[in-house]
Amino acid sequence: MLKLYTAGLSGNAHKVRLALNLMNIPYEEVAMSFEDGSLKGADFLAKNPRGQVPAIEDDGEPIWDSAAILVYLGRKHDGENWLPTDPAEMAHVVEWLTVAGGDHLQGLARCRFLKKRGLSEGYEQALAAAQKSLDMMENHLKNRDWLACGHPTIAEPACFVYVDLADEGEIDVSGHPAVTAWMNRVRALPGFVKAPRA
Ligand SMILES: N[C@@H](CCC(=O)N[C@@H](CS)C(=O)NCC(=O)O)C(=O)O
Repeated sequence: MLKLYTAGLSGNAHKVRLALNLMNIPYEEVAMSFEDGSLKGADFLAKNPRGQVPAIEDDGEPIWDSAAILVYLGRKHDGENWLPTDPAEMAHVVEWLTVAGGDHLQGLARCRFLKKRGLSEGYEQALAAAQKSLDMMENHLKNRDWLACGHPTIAEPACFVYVDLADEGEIDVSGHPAVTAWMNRVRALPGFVKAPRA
């Protein structure tokens, strides 16, 4: 069975957990620790040279980084829906994977990280980045239901998680009605699971 390596309240790992549930793929979760050094041990580094979660192992094949894992799962399971091969559609999905792995990590996820640790240095800068990405999503979603195509793709689990967890970074998304409506559409998808919270 596919193994999903997670740790603590990792939002990046939840992107993969959410995708596995939306795609109805059986998996077992291996809970790693951020504290005991196991993420940087030789065994785990053989699965992910970055020593981070998420990673998966499927049929003995290790894959790391949430975006790469979503690409793998999307293509393997009902690929034309989750990651279409039409050149323009595939490019639109990748656009949103880069938002999830870039803009969201520098803004929304950074704010959450700093607030959870009671740190203030860098918060204002991260908040500005978070607001910018929410404004960009709001503008994009004003006249469409889903981020990349006319149906849900792996862009949805990639981008949903840190927007959903924005409140943990003391960011209120409710001033972005198109984003809020999109979040509710994602929550209504069959198999949807909530992110773990403290
Ligand atoms: N771009 C990576 C980011 C992964 C990442 O930052 N993982 C964090 C948890 S959310 C982690 O494992 N941190 C531990 C470390 O870097 O040592 C992805 O999307 O998978």
